[in-house]
Amino acid sequence: MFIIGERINGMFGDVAQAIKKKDKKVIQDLAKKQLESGANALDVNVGPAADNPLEVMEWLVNTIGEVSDAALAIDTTKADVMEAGLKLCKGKSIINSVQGSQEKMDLFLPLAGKYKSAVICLTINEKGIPGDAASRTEIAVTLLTACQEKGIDVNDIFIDAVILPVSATQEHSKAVLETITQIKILSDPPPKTILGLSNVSQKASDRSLVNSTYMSMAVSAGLDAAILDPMDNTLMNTMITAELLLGKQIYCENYIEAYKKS
Ligand code: THG
Repeated sequence: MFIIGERINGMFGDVAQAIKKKDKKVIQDLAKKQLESGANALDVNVGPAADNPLEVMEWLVNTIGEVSDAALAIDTTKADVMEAGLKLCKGKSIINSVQGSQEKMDLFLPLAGKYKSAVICLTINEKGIPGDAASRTEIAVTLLTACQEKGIDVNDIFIDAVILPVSATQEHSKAVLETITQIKILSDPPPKTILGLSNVSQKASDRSLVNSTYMSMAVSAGLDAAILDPMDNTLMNTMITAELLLGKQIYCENYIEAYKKS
């Protein structure tokens, strides 16, 4: 599983405070802790409150760059904020995200070539997020085709079927799993699949349990990558064990320890 740490997001109170006070240590500690816990990349999102998102994105990317050259997923819907972040990445950059409308694809996909970035594509278009798997897959095809026309390597294309809180839209959680299965047979080799896992448990009482259970089901459907909290041990151990049971990790007595060292 390719893991993108979700914690550097202004949606979280500690990060919102750190942005306000320009407190680098909080951000740098979150970067280091997530990477130590197994993250392969870090999501960077200024949050909903920032009134100067471009400057905040630049500050966050530079602040992380002082302690790490890990891959960064620049998480914004604004093209100027996206480019400001991509420009400053020390390591690999990931565009998070592009949506399947012509307007958004025209705005964001040229940046992938310019900055040699990987791309996360959401199965959303001008009409919103479809409730069923077939319509989500149709948007995935539009995005995959547009990415390939731009010459983006299939290994750098992540399709996100967009999981929503089960508390609000219970029917979506099954449709998302079906979409993941369908995306894995769209091309050979297929694009990667990804989810922003924690969305599923918003407003749920035992978030770790909901996240872990859904992770196990998504691994079975063919999930390749996830944006999640790598400091949640239950979640990480569930993911490793689900991969073991599906033959995606080699069995040994201490497979969790072995995974963490690999
Ligand atoms: N797909 C892609 N990118 C994404 C998402 C996605 N980026 C953002 C988000 N979804 C994934 N990241 C988060 C981060 C935080 C939460 C959920 C998803 C979250 N935050 C707490 C809440 O809302 O309850 C904040 C409160 C707190 O704990 O302080 O749940 O789907 N490509």
